[in-house]
Order: sequence, then structure tokens, then C-alpha cells
Amino acid sequence: MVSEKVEGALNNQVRLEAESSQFYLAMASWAETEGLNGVSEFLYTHSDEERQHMLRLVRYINERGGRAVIPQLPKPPVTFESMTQLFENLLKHEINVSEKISEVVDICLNEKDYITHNFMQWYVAEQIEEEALARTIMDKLKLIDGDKGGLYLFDRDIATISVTSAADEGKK
Ligand code: OFO
Repeated sequence: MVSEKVEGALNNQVRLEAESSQFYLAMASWAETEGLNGVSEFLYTHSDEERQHMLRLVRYINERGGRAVIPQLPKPPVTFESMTQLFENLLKHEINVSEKISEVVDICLNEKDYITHNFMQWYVAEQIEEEALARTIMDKLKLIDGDKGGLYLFDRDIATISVTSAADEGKK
């Protein structure tokens, strides 16, 4: 059974994961209209992954005797200034999510809820990978520095990357 505090913290996280999914969906859609097909594929996949993160929490809360709250979401932006600005936003967003996950972990420890603490470790590991991936993408964009040929190759290559595949690469 989760305590009220832990239930509240997990439901906050449900909202954040849902917001991430919506945010990346908006980014994917914008990229698609800009002809950035690789970037848009990457972001559509990323958006789906965030939805899975949300679902995992929803099911856990309910399984542990709590009640998951399906949140109302703010409208994400329709357009983005540039691909660099888009990925800057993504990195900032992920850093914020990591901070929030640390807060949930902290609440679990204060509440002596070691089961939820254990459950949250999956999110801690996931955030390390997601932040690393976002930083790698930003490094590549800095390297390309607006060069059209470089952007073309970047768009082509990013289609094959996902957080999961990047994590698998790391394990090889
Ligand atoms: Fe759910 O991992 Fe990103 O936000």
C-alpha cells in the first residue's frame, strides 16, 4: 500500500511523463512539417516511450492500492525556432524530469517505502540514458554548426536512434 504522500508524488510523475509525451509529440509533428523526417521519427518514438513511462506509473499506483489520476495537459508549442532550439528544450526538459524523479526517490526514503524506492530505480537509470542521449545530440548539432550537408546526415542518422537502442549500444 502506498502512503498518501507517495501516491501524490507518483501522480505528479504521471503528469510529468504525460507532458513529456505531449511535448515530444508536438516536436515530432513540427519536425515532420519542416521535412526533417529522421528527427520526426526519432521524436515520435520518444513520445511513445514517454507514454509507456506514464503507463508504468499508472499501473504501479493502482497495483499498490493507490489511485492513479489521469491528468489534463497544457497545450505544447506548435512551432519551434530551429532544430537546435528544439533539442535544447528537450535537454532542459529531461534535466527537469531527472530532478523531479530524485524528489520522488527522496519522498520514498522519508516515507520508508522501499518497494516504491526500488520501483523508481528504473526511472533513475532511464534518466541517466535520456540525458546522455540529449547531450550527445546537442554536441553533434554544435559540431555541425548549421552546415546543410551535416544537417542532412544528422537527420538521416537520428532516425535509427532511440533511447532504448542507445542504451543497448552502451551495453555491447
Ligand atoms: Fe520519461 O523519460 Fe524522459 O522525460
